[in-house]
Parts: sequence; C-alpha cells; structure tokens
Amino acid sequence: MADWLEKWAGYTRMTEDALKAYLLDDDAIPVKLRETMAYSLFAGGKRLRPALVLASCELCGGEAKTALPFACGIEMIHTYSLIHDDLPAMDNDDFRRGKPTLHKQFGEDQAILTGDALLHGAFEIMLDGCHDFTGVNAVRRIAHASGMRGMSAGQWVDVTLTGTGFDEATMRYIHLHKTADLIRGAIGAGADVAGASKEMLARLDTYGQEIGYTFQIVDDVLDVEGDSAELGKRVGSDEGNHKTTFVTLFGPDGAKEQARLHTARALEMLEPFAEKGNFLRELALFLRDRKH
Ligand code: GRG
Repeated sequence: MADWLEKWAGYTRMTEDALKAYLLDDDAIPVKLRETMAYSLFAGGKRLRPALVLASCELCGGEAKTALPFACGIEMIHTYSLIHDDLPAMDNDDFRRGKPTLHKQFGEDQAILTGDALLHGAFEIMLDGCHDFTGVNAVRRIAHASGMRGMSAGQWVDVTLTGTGFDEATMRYIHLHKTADLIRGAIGAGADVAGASKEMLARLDTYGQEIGYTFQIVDDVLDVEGDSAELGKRVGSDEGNHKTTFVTLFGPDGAKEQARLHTARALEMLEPFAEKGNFLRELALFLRDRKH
C-alpha cells in the first residue's frame, strides 16, 4: 500500500477506536440508540474529514492525538447530515454506504433522533477535548461550517430550489456550503488545534474549499457515469430530481475540466509546505480521480 494510503488507514483506525470508546460502551446511552448510531457510523465511510483534521494538525506542527476529538466530532456531524439527507422529506434514499438507509432499517423517528444525538454528541466530544483557546477556535469553526452559514444553509437552498432550475452562481453557493464547508472546516480545525499561523490557515482554508468543490463536482459526474454497486447508493438521482449540477451546466467533460482546475488551485496552496504537504497532495488527486 502507498505510504499516504497507510497514513489514511492509520488516521481511520485512530478515529474509529476513539468513536467506539466514546459511544459504544457508555451505559448512560440507551442500548438501542447505541445500535442505531453504530449502524450509520460504522458502515464503511471513507473517513475523509477526520483524516483532514489529523493531517492538517500534523502539517502545522501539532500532534494528531490532540486533534482526535475534533476528528470524531466532525465525522459524527457528517454522519448525522447523511442520515437526515436520506430521509423521505429530503432525498428519500433507500441505500447508503451499500446498506439500507437508517430510516429504512429502523424507521423515520429513530433516524431523526439518531441524527440529533450525533449532532449534539459531536459538540460534547469536541468540548471535552478543548484545553485552551486553540480547541475553542476549532469548535467555533466546525459550528460555523455545519450551521446556518454553512452546510445547513447549503442544504436549505438545495432542497427549497430543487426542481426549479437555477443558475451557476446558485449552484456554486449550494456546492460550496452543502459540501465544501465541512471539508474546509475539517482542515481548518486541525490547523486551529496546532495553533497555525494566519498565512498557513488561509492557504489550508483555500485548499479545503478547492478540494470541496472537486469532491462535489466528481459526485455530480459519478451520479451520471458511476456504478451504483461500486458507489453503494443509487445513481441518476440528480436527473430524477431535476437538479442543476456541474454536469447539467458544463456537460460531463466540462465538469471534469472544472474538477481539474479546482484541484490545480488546491495543489498550488500546498507549495510552501514542500514534501510535508505530500499527504494532502495525494488526497487532492485521489478526490479528483475517484470512482466511488
Ligand atoms: C441534512 C443539514 C443537512 C445536510 C446534508 C451531506 C449533505 C448535506 C448532503 C448529502 C448530499 C450529497 C451526496 C452530497 C455530496 C457530498 C457528500 C457529503 C457525500 C458523501 O460524503 P462521503 O463520500 O461519504 O465522504 P462517506 O460515506 O465516505 O463518509
């Protein structure tokens, strides 16, 4: 396995061990709620956001273990957002990560409450991990990224406008906030914990924004060209929902060119980090070229 993939696997192990210790053995949490949280949290996600938190902390001179509560918190927020996004009131999806969605398996009431529990629990685990202002900065950044100016806002505009057809600026707003903000928040939070300089933070923030755009563009392309078995979810949902995407605006080849441009800008941001930036460099290329 390539070095950078081993690194990613190591970050995943650290995050999963910490999540298990935090959530699964605590008798204060109802057994059934532990089961529904675990169903979604341990369904085989890529753990992209935790890897970004931990790698950016290390890149900025910190120790990964100090950023671990934030890696766990952001994965819990990401998982809650997928559970709620799959609900009949939103995307109405039956499969996620290759398994029936949480509401299909346990009912809508349990899916809504499991999402709520993960969201609030995320802030508890992150605040427990705050020892000084660097941690508080990270929590604040993640709250901003996921809330009314970030992911929830992007999702709001997406669900309220879907089916109406909209312009490129609106589509970019949705993609930036719904998808890129949490990715951006992850990389910024790791840098916050390490006490990174303003200049480093600005570069990493732009890197996060650019890989976030790329991530969503590739998602749009895979929804048209991908394989549902490989993706673990249905394809063609954007067309079915009459969504405006990078593919409807630019065509599949134009969308791939956009992904290349955003990735090139992300790589430019890493130049001053020289070879220390290799993990983030490989990750950006992987996200551009991914097939699932
Ligand atoms: C419900 C407030 C709220 C927000 C939902 C997550 C989201 C916002 C919408 C999901 C729609 C979607 C498929 C967006 C594309 C980007 C995305 C979040 C994909 C899934 O992320 P991965 O590929 O998932 O990192 P894994 O399963 O690997 O963790």
